[in-house]
Amino acid sequence: MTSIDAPLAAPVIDVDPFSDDYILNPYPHHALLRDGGPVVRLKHWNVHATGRHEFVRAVLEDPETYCSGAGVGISNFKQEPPWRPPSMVLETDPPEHTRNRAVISRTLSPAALRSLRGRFETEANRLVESLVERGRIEAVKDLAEAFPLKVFADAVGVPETGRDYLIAYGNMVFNGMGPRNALYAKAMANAEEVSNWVWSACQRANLSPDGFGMQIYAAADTGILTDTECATLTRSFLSAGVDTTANAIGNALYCFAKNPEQWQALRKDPNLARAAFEEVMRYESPFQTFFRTTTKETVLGGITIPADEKIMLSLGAANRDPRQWSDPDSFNIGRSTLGHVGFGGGIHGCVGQMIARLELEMVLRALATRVSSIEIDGEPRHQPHNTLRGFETLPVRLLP
Ligand code: OVM
Repeated sequence: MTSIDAPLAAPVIDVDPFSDDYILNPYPHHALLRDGGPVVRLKHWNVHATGRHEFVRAVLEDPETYCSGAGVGISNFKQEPPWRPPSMVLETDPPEHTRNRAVISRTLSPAALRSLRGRFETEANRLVESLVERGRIEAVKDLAEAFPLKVFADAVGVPETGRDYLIAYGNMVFNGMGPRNALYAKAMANAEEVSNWVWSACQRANLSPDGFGMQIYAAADTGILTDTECATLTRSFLSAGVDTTANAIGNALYCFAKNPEQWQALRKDPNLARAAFEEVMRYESPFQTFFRTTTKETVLGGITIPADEKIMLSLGAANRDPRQWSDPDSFNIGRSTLGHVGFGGGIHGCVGQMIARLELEMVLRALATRVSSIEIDGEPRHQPHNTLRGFETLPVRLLP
């Protein structure tokens, strides 16, 4: 090709999404990622990447070219065996993906969510009331983790004893999407014990009769799936549904502590809780990055990407791309967040997003009707993590 429009190879840039500096404050790095080009190549890891909203969306919406079956972490399952049997939804492509996702999404119908609303509300009110009484709390343990470990784990129907393993497992799943660095090794330190608990919680015999888990097994009873496949699908709830919402709750508290005028706006109208959560998802996306793999040579944004290449999608960068958002670095619950990619998008778009919304709505409403001010009271620390953005510790004071 000789035209001046001939596709180019991706520019190579010196941004390392798995460095300590990036992980603790990704935003300046996101700018370099976006400004490097529509698609870039990351020098440290030799993978392609995009942080531009337009191209993140384009990749999410073209699963034939950008597949998930080779894993959605940096590791290519065709070259390196995965650390666990792959997810039957996250790490598959159509037609298997379509069939398996339908089994999950049937359990998450609007009627099913309506029936959970009361329980989530009661638990959010109970928990927040007890925390307001205490005043000073460690928001990660006391609220962000405690809430999904109670309401979401109950909804799936897993045993009460040992639920802390779900936090450890989430750490494995999401750090496991990164390279085999120190964070990966630390998350996997107790892998066997943690995986064993989770796998056992996913078995028919250990699930409560009315939860999402047992509803998955209904597919086994009709012959669509085997019991082992049902356990693997149930595992997806436990992989994707705890750490993500826990980090979202922590990030939400931090956003409001740092932007008190936004907190006052929410207090004035608690019906803004849902809109506020979408802005948290845009502004501090818990699930920051994942990957796709090209199934063939392709051109994206005028850049040629060879076949069988990993491409990193920075959801966090796309959600603050100034080409898409005005004043992207301001937290404003009144803005339109339409088109944010905090839940991904396309055929793999978060299947549990309506549960996440329900959880966050209830937590934010319970707080907004009881807490006049959220104040940071100590040194919050972000958790070093290959994939998730959130806090390791978040000491706050809740003023009645
Ligand atoms: C799964 C899974 C794991 C992590 C994340 C996710 C965001 C799904 O095991 O299916 O979706």
